Amino acid sequence: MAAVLGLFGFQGCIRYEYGTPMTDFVLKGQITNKADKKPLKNIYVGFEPLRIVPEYGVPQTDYSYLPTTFTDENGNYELLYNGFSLDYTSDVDTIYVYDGDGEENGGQFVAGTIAVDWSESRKTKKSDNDWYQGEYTVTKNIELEEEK
Ligand SMILES: [Ca+2]
Repeated sequence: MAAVLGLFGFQGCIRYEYGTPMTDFVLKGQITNKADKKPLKNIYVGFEPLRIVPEYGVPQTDYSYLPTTFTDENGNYELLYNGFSLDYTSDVDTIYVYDGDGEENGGQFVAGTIAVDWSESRKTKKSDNDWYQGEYTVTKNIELEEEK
């Protein structure tokens, strides 16, 4: 029984490494203050939680293997993931949002997660009819509340 399971695992790896159709998944949008609708700069957005405690105000993301980013001065962010799928079991992924700079840039905002439903995505680039399956984009604008 153990040998059979091992064989399945081995085949899975080979298939992934040599020629799994690849797809670009783009998530983008703007993050604003819920109270005054102003854009929020330097907000962490990622397909995984921020793993390391901020050091000297600069969050470290060295151990990330999924895309993470920070909003720019206009509150905009964009995450690009190239892969077979973000999640093999569903079309919904969790996005982590975190204010890593404390009171700077408009205040300390409540961290949270949002769900991204890829079944609602738009196709934004065509497939090449070979291994590239095209690009799918979800636009997600997020409002954050200031911590009381
Ligand atoms: Ca802040």
